[in-house]
Amino acid sequence: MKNKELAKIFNRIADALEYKGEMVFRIVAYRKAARILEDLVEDVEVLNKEGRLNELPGVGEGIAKKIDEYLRTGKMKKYEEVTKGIPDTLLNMLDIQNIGPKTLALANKKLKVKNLSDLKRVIRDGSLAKLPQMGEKKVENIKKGIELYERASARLSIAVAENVASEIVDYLKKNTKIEDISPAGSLRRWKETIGDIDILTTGRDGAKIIQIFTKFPKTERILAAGETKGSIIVEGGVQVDLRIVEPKSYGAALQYFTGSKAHNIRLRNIAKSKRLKLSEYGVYRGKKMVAGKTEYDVYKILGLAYIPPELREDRGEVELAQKNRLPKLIELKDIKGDLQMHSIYSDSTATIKELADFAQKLNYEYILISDHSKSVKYAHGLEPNRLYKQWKEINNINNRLKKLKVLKGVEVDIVKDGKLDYPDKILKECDLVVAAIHQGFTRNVTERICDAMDNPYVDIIAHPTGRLISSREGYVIDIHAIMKKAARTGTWLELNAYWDRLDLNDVNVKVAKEMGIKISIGTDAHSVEGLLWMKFGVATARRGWLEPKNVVNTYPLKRLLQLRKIHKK
Ligand code: DGT
Ligand code: CA
Ligand code: CA
Ligand code: ZN
Repeated sequence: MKNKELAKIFNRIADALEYKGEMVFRIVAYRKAARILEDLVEDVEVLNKEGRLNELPGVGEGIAKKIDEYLRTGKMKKYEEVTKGIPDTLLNMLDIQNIGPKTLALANKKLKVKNLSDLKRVIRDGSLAKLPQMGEKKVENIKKGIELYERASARLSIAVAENVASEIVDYLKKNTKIEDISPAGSLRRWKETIGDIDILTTGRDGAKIIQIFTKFPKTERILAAGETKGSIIVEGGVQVDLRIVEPKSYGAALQYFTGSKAHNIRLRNIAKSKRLKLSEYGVYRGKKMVAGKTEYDVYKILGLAYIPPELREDRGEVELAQKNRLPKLIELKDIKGDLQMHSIYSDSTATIKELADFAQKLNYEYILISDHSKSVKYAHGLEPNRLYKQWKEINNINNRLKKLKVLKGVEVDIVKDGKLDYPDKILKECDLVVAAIHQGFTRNVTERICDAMDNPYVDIIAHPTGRLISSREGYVIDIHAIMKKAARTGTWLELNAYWDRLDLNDVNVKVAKEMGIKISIGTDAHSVEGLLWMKFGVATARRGWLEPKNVVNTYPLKRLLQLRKIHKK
C-alpha cells in the first residue's frame, strides 16, 4: 500500500513550501492530504484505479492528479520542484519547536546550516544569536526545542511500540512452539514513551525460538541471538529484546522485567526484611524456591496484594498493597462513551454517521461530537449556521439509532482574553461543551482557562496543558491553579487519549483525583479509527490511579448529564 509513502511526500512538499516562505493557504492543502492518506484504511491505489479519489474529503482535483501521477510514474513533479536544493536533514529540523522556517532559511543562507549538528555548532559559537532579529533569548528557546526533539526521537510513542510488539507476539505465536508470552518493561506498564520493547516467553527449544525471532520480516539488524535471549532492531530503529525463561520462573521473570526499576528495588527490600531472596528466577528461602510460577505468587509471598503493572512506579503503590488498599482501577470495558471527537464538518475525515456506526460496534452508549468553533480557521472551525446544520443531521441520525445517542457539542475556543468563541446562547443549547486553547499559547493561558471555567456551560477543559509528546512542551501555565479552579467550579478536566497528547498525564491525573476533580477521557479522534485510541487514555488513567467513579464517561448517559455543573448549584 502506498498510502503512507504518499502522505510523507505531501508533508515534505508542505515543509519545503513553508521553508520557502510560501503563503499558509497553499500549504494547508498538502498537510490535509497527508493526514487523510495517513488515516485512510482503503488502498489509495485501488481508489485511484476506480476513479474514487474525489470521494476523499479534502482531496481536490490538483491533489488527485498528483496522486495519480505518482502511482503511475513513481515520481511527482511538484515534489521534485519544491524540494530541489533543500536537503532532507534541513527539512527534518522543522519539527523542532521554536525554530521556524524563516530562521532556518536564514541560518542556512548566512551560516551554512544544513543539519542538526551544524545548528548546534552555530548556537555554541554564538553566531546564530548574532543574526538579524535573533538574540540570546530566541536562541535559548531553540536550545530547549532541540533538547525536547532529541529526547522525543530517542523514545517511541506507546502507540508505535504497542503495534510493533503485538505484531511480533502474533508472529511468534504462529511460527514457534511457545507456551506463555507477554510484553514486559515500560510497554506493559503503558508508559507514554518506550525506550525499547521487552518480550518474555516460555518454550522448550530456546535457540530455535530465538532464531525464528530474528527472522521476523521487519528485522533490520540482529544484535544478539543466544539460547535464552535475542535482540533485534526492527524497521524504524526500534530495539526489541526477547527473553525465554523456564515455566517455573515465568512469574518471577515477568515481575522482574516489567519493572519499574524503582518498584523492583522496593520489592527486593521487602523480601530481604522477610529473609527471602527475590530475583528474576524466583523467590527463595535459603536454597528453596518458594514462589515464581506466577506474578500473583510472588506478590503474595511478599505480603502484598497483586499490583497491576501500570501502578509499578514506586509512587505509593507498595504501601497500599501491604494494607490491601489499592485502588480498583478503571478498565476499558467501564467506558460508556467518548467525549471528544471531530467530524468532517471541521478537520476530520469521518462523517457523523461513520463515527456513530463505529461507536455502536464499541458498545458505547453515547459519543460527543465536538468540532472546532469558528476562530480555529486552520481546522475549518464552524460558523454558527454550520453548527445548526450539524445538529439537524445529528437529530436525524439519533432518530434512526437504537442503542447509541450522539450528543451535540463543540470544542469551543478560548480566545484572546478568556472569552469564548461562541455566545452563551449557543453553548446553552449544547448537550456538553468542551473548551480549549488553540491559539495564543504564551499569553496568560492560566487566567484564560480559569475564566472559561467560570462559564456555567463549560463542562470540560480539553488537553489542559497543550503538550505534544513528540514535539511541543505545552503552554506556560500554572496547572495547580487550573486544578483548584476546576475543583471549585465543578469543571471536568480532560484526559486526551490521543497518544501524542495524553494530556493530562498520569501524574497530573493522580493529583486531580486527590483534589476531587472529575476526569473526562476523550480520544479527540480525527478519523473513525481514532476512536480506538481510548485504550491509551484508559491506560494513562490507570497509571494515574483512577477508578471508574473518577471518570465521567463511565457513567450512564442520564447520570452523566446530571453531573454537569449547571445542575449542581
Ligand atoms: P524503557 O525501555 O526505557 O522504556 O524502560 P523499561 O522499564 O522497559 O526498562 P528496560 O528495558 O531497561 O528494562 C526492563 C525492565 O527490567 C525494567 O523495567 C526493570 C528491569 N531491570 C532492568 N535493569 C535493571 C536493573 O539494573 N535493576 C533492576 N532491579 N531491574 C532492572
Ligand atoms: Ca524496555
Ligand atoms: Ca530492554
Ligand atoms: Zn483541541
